[in-house]
Amino acid sequence: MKSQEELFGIVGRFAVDGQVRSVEPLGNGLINDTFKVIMDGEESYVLQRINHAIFTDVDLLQHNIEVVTAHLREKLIAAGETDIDRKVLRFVPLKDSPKTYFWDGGSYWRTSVFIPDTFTHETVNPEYSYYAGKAFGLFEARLADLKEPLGETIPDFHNMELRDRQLKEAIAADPVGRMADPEVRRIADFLSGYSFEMCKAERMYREGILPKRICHCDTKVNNMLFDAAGNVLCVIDLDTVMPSFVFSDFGDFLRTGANTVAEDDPDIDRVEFNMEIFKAFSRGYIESASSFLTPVERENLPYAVSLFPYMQAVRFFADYINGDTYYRIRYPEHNLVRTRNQVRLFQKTLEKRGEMAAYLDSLA
Ligand code: GN1
Ligand code: MG
Repeated sequence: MKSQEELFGIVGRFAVDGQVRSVEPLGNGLINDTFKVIMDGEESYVLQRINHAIFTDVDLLQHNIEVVTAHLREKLIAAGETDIDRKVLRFVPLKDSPKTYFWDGGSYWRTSVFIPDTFTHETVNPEYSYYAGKAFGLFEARLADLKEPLGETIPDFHNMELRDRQLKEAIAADPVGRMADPEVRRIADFLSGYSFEMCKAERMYREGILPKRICHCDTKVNNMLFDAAGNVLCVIDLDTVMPSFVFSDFGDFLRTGANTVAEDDPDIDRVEFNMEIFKAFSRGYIESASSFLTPVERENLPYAVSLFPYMQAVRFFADYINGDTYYRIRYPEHNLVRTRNQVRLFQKTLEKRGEMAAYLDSLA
């Protein structure tokens, strides 16, 4: 861990206003380390250490983010919006270069302007869920005409066939002996039974009937800034913005938003899929995304809702079998607990498929 003085020094490499007063941990992401930087001047900042074991091409990563935020900013201006600095992130360049990241010899760092008087939530009610649906649909709609191609910051990030292969490799290698546990073997069998069905998106893509679009790809509830009235101001955590299926944003939001408990709640009997959250989010999303969604995309939204708990179960489970090398854990069985939770959620979504399809059909 870095000392306060070292963190102050890193902030000082960026073209920030004023002198640093304090640097404190912020948020609870599982990948990067995030800090809030308080200055003696008006603006505060968010400092992040980028996990470059996961985002191996930081230059491409920051390039994507700069292109995306610039495009969103243009769209907001063109739409006559006010308060634009509260609606799109602004990354700060270095003092001596236009680059928006700094390599300190061991880690990559970046700084964005902190947006004050905003809130993040770990759970949503139907009203907030509706706003979230609108916001992510709008995010995709605004990026639909982006001319500059974006690279994949994590290649094949939401490719279910790849995630499936990675799990099979982990099971075959069993590097820390976790396959000896009968429960672990049962989960492996259960997941493998659904793998063909869940890899449907990749097949539709190869058949040429499913497009890729610029998506956010990490639409967890806590990746949005709300104002005090519950309106979504700004979508954050742009590391995974890349070409993907719209299923990513629709499915991953509901994976966290419609689960009645947190993704790592050990009491899986409390895991339910909340249809009110689903309905509100869908209504908002369809309102802003219906202009570009194809019939195939729309028809498969219930599949997307099941795909994401399934994919997340596969990812948490593969990490557990691999000895916890990817996700930050707080105790040794954390990834197994997360897996059980996501498996249960996946089952709950399967039960609700018909109801979801009927509701989506009822939307104009
Ligand atoms: C990671 O860092 P965070 O918490 O925003 C992960 C997501 C997972 C999520 C599970 C780059 O996101 O894909 O859905 O954890 N991000 C990456 O909580 O792998
Ligand atoms: Mg996050």
